[in-house]
Amino acid sequence: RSMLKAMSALPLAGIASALPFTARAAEFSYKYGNNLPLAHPLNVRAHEAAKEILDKSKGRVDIKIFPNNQLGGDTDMLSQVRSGGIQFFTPSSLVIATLVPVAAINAVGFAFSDYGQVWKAMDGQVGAYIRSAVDKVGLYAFEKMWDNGFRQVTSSKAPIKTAADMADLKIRVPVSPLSIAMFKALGAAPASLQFSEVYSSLQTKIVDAQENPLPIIQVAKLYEVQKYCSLTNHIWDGFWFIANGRAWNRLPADLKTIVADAINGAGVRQREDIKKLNESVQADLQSKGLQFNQVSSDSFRAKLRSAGFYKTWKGRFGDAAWGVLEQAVGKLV
Ligand code: X2X
Repeated sequence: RSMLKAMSALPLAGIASALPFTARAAEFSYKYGNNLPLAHPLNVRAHEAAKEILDKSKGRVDIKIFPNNQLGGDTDMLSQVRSGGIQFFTPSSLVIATLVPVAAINAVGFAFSDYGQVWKAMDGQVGAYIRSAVDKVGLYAFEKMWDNGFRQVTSSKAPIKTAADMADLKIRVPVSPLSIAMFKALGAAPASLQFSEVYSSLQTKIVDAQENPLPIIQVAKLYEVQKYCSLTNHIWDGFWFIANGRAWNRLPADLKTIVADAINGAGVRQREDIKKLNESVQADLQSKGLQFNQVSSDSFRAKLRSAGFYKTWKGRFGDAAWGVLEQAVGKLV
């Protein structure tokens, strides 16, 4: 992405100069990039965390936030956080899985039935399994995962009522092998696009449909270019708050504690924000013209099963990881 764009962008947490103890440059000046609009709870709470970190470290750690793909799309930011060009990034499970395949395991179709199961698994053994795999590629994943949500299908064409309605549907999915495989197994024609391309690709009808949690559909204004929203709840997706491993390890222990406490605390509050938002977001989207329908998952699960989707992905993730998932959600195959 153009340097110019990044430089002209107003960093969300560029507040260092407003605070007395940062008259000089911070000892650790770090950049955090993400793919979401400013209004999303992820950015609101990350802003809060950055302020807390600046304050508690007495100006030693200054994290500037670059929201909304200002530093490039998901794939770009993932390579920047690996190289150290940026120090923090919040990829979704689907996106980080292009680098750490097992990180997509929480996004196996219809694995989780509710948030009780989700947080127990992600704060427990499933999360621990993924975090240790992330560690092996030189990245550090903070303990508390942030919420994206249960993903729902929107379309400009027609509502999705059963799996049969997925036939040949031109649907955008994230840059994620698991998403491509799942929608192919359902008979759709999925295309991988970074989130930065979603609105325009729907607007220009490069694709007819997409799938995302309702809060994303709201903040990215996807209701302007979509007509129907079918409540499929097909995947639960979250964001890992990750750091470049070298940048993380440069921090002395006291600063690591300050940073981790602020980020994990903000993550837990962000989960609560999404939970609250989930109570009102459908009504808001309805008032903006999006037409909703409920969906039973039965035909979807049956289709995935008969296409061999679960068997294939059990093989790809491996028995150990699959076992940890099934311990949390029950038998899937
Ligand atoms: O790209 C998406 O659809 C989003 C915003 O949900 C992710 O980051 C995976």
